[in-house]
Amino acid sequence: MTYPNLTPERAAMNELHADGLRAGDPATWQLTEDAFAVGAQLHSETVFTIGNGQLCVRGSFEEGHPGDHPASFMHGVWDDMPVSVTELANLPRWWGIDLWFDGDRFRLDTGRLLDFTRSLDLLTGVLSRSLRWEAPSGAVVELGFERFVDFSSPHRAAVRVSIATDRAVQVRTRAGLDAHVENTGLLHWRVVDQGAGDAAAWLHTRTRATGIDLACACEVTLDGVEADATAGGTDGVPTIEHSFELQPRRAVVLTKQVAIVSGIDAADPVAEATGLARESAGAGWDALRAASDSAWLQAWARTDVVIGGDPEAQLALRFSLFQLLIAAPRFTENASIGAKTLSGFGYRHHVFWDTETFMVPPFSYSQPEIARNMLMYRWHGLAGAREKARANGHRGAQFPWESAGTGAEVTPSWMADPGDRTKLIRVWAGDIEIHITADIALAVMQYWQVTGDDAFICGYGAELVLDGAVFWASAAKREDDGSYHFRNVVGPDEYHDRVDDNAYTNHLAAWHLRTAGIVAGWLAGHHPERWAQLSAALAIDAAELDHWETVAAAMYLPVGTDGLLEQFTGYFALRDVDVAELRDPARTTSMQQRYGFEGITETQVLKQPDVLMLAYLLPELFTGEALARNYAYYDPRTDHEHGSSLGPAISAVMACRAGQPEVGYQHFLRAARADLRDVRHNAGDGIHGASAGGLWQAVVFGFAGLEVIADGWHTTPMLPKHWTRVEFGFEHRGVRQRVVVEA
Ligand code: IFM
Repeated sequence: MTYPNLTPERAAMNELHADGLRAGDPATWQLTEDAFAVGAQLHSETVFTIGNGQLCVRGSFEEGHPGDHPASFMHGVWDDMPVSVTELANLPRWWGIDLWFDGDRFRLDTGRLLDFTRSLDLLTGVLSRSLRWEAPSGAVVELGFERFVDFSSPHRAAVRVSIATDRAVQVRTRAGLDAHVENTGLLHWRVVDQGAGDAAAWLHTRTRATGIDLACACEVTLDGVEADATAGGTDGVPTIEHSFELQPRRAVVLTKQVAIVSGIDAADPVAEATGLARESAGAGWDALRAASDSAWLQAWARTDVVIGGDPEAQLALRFSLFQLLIAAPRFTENASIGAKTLSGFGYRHHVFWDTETFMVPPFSYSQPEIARNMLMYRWHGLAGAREKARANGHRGAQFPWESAGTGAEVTPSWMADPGDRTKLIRVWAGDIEIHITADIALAVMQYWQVTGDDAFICGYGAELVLDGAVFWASAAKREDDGSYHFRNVVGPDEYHDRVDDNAYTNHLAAWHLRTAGIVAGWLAGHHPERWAQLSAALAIDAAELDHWETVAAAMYLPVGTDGLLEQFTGYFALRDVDVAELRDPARTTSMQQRYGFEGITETQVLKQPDVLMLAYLLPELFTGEALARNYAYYDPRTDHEHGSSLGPAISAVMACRAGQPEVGYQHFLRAARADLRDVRHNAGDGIHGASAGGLWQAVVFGFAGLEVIADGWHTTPMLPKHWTRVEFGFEHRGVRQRVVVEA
């Protein structure tokens, strides 16, 4: 396992900075809701997700609620289902606590809710809920729930509830583990074994198709009252129950210390989980909190970005970083962050280009060891990428559009039409959205540029870049015009699929081939043995290197008048957008929903930046004038409000580069609100991880204008008018840098 590797000096510096973190407006560290709205419960479950980079749990109530989507996921615990569904298995419900008061079961759909607050402390990852509830019997109960996932180690979590009432009440509590959980209708677990005693319960389950063992264990303590515990439960549900009479205004606290260990991490997960839970119970809540809080402070000291003069922006950015920190693989290099993180069922936890293009960069700059883990996930997936290339008749490594446990392509070929779920729509991305191979190479090169981690490049990164180049060179076809073309592809703008010569794809392919030539030269010069071994393994000889240059030089690169790039062949001939319709503030659906999947392809409306995405990632391709020209053309044609959640943050950066920070701020707000305000009405499926990573990029690369150059870094700030300050740290070649931009 790879653990975060803090040197003593770095830890000392972080401790110092941690004190400063508490300063400022405490509200910008708290996500709070003061009422429970049934209609918003799935959204709330998502945004109140907590975790530790290995294990996440949605903010679902301990006691459950009708219509909820309770879920907890752990990196690596993939399972397959017939018709090629691969997803992380929802873990047995380990955070549940059921309560009865004079026989009335506590749940918010019964009785009367008198008071409710749910709050997530982003600084420590503790989720709290306090409420007053009038039971059907008339007794008024005060409950205070708290839970956290230990940020200092991969397998522990804890939940507790304090209970007080206004009158003498007979209380029954039940805390246990429950294997009868589902992934929106799919069942992934077989029960292997279970056990329960007076204070502890454990459950051993196994995924149905992949055969991954998982052990959950809990230790339960009750403080403030004498009560006998009873072990019990049913098949797959070991429990510990307490019954007692609670006197008025005498609080009792039920604490559940949990450990979850998979067979990937331990030879005997049951022994490991039961041992860890026992150890946690021995150490106690406060000790576990102290360890977890300290790990959080260290992470925040390296990650936090301070925005002065805009509490909404500050909270949104911290929330986004929190969501990335809890999902990013801190304890393993065999996992990465899925498009919807570990906070919901959306996209079945599959890893897209979202990860390398949007989520890896914040880590490359702030916590490079985590970025490295995410890039290593791709290296471990090389066999799947090579198989995909081979199946398509190519050489090299063609990375899958969607990736899960093995690195094989897992994009579904069909999906239900959201407008009419009796119909199926063909999904082309897995077949022809090929740009992801270059996106991964870009992330590797960016990581290398900022970290200077030659060892990673030599051992792993070069292989990712080089074998990707082998793929591009073998897939590019020279046509009668003497140029190499990529026909029938999908670029970032997925409103237009099956297009020819997408500018983004072709330019990135050419960039990838040239970059691979440079990497090959570096490897041959600095690590000749590794070059000899890798070039032999990947069949890269002098002719192959020449071929890369030839393909890059003769790549068909569409250039329009005045530097205006045509997004793909034929784009300019499409019907232009109806600006009034596109910018209509009353519109609540995407332009694709309005025009239909085929209809939208006949217009110039973009789902997300495509040419501008290219300009964002490879700015050296654009002169200032060309950038202004492309920005002026493509930005107004983009469905910023209801298109892809990936778009707004990048549009914010591009607006800054076009000298329009106030427009950039409007785009920034769209990204900031994507999940907090559920603008696309699908946050219940999980956090939009790319938007979260993009938000950091909007602030750091856009408003602060940070640029790492060959011999250092500089900033070209462009703050929105009302921002007073942006301050953040990043690591440049192992040395911590502090950037302060003041208005
Ligand atoms: O990868 C994205 C794509 O760019 C737009 N559709 C959603 C995918 C997953 O977030």
